[in-house]
Amino acid sequence: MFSVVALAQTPRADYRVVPLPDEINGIKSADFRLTEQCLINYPTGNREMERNASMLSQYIEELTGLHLSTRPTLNAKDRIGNISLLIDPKVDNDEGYSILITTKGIEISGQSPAGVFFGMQMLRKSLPIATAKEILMPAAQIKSSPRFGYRGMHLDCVRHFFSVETVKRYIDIMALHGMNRLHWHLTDDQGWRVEIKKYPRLAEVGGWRNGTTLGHNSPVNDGIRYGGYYTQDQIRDIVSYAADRYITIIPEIDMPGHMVAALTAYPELGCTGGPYEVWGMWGVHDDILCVGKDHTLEFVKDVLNEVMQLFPSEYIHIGGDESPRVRWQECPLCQQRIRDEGIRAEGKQSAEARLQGWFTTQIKHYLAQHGKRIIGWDELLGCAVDTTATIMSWTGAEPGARGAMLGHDVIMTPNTPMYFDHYQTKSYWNEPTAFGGCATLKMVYDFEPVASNLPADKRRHILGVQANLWTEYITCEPQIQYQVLPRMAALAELQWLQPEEKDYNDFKARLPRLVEMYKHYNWTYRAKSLVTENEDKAEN
Ligand code: TNX
Repeated sequence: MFSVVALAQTPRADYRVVPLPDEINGIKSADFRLTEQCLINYPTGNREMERNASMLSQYIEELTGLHLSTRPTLNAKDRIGNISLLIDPKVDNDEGYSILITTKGIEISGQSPAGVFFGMQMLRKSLPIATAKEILMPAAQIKSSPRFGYRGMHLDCVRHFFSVETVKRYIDIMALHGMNRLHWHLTDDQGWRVEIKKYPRLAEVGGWRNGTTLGHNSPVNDGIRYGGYYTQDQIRDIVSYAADRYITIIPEIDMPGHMVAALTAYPELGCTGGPYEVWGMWGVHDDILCVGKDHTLEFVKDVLNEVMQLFPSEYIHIGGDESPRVRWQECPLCQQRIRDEGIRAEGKQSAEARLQGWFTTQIKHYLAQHGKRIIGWDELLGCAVDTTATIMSWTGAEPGARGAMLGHDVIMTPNTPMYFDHYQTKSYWNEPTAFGGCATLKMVYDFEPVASNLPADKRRHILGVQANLWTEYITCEPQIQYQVLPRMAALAELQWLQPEEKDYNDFKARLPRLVEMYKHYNWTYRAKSLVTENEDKAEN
């Protein structure tokens, strides 16, 4: 393909991308000239690096129109004039990368193929978006390693259901931002979205609601049957798509609360026996699993057996949030369980709260027998679950710090500012309807996940930081993208940069080039966030 208009200047790469690499050191050498004559080398016989090479080739073609072929080789001489993907145990951090660009070639090295992949993302973002026969790559040595090993985004596919293609595009967006964990919310009161072979009614019945409230829990229901679920084949396809991009999917099966969809399918799992109806409102429902029945524990274990088969992740998220105990207080079987297990109220924790702790501990042990660990919402800190449970701090940042002090591993997702279903400005009149609250781009950027008074030996418990996208008010893919872009760019800098490397003004100066990439891929984003300041102050 030839461009008709001759470009006045040869387009040049710019390595000051988002997230900013730790080091960009200029080297005395002429630029490397990237053309279609260059090959992308990968180590012979390394399938992951072969896949990396073809993805890099695809990225370069998408952005510049240049088509580069890939080639297996172990010969150092073959590096001359080409791009080479290399495994190098000397690179810091198992996800870190080192890129050397001289007039003789480009080398992208990582301790692991994952590190190489993150280096490729950096190089991809440095490219000019321009159809050209040649791109100039200034000589430099670039190095980076992520601050946190857990760099997450969450997606709620329950409150609204999204296609396989939409989820894959969400994964693409995460990959561009150097993220590595997708927390996938798959079950809730408003729907059950994963096929479970042993309990087919979960998806067939629990996957559908008869209508959805309009607005913020108004009395008006649209009366439109709504739902859907992912088949196990679709789940496997998405899991492997993510794994190819070094993203681990952590499924969330929320229990014992947020279970009305499952109760609708199998009413015997509840304390009252129902009937129940998949919920068409938002919020917290009083009907939860009856943990007095042994059958409920069998059911949960059966479901988790299939979930473990589908998701290779070491972690399974078992929810644990917003579990009212009113049914348990009245339920003879739950009260019997409390007596049988010798559960007693302690301090601020009621016997019913500790019953949730007992139930969660049963599930935690069961998963541990299968080599899995649990993550749960910060309510677990209030019901006596031991420190082998990883805590997701959502009601604020304080529970996370408290959990770390107690010895729990912690993932920080405080609702302000890490709930991307919240508004991006206080002047929300012309924004798509959102949950409420406000988290501006700057508020996201300024968040520090590690409390300053956390002692040095507890800091390692903060595994990382994640933003959550609940979808009560998000009905379609453009709205998903609008809520997360460009806030994901700010989050990416939190996840990769050391606090002293962060600089909001510098970030804002680098952001427009990333946004050019959003445009190129036809992703929807909030353009106003690039220009407006002080959005945390309401204005008219
Ligand atoms: C609270 S975060 C919830 C979700 C809602 C969300 C809306 C959490 C553990 N529970 O069920 O969707 O707020 O922002």
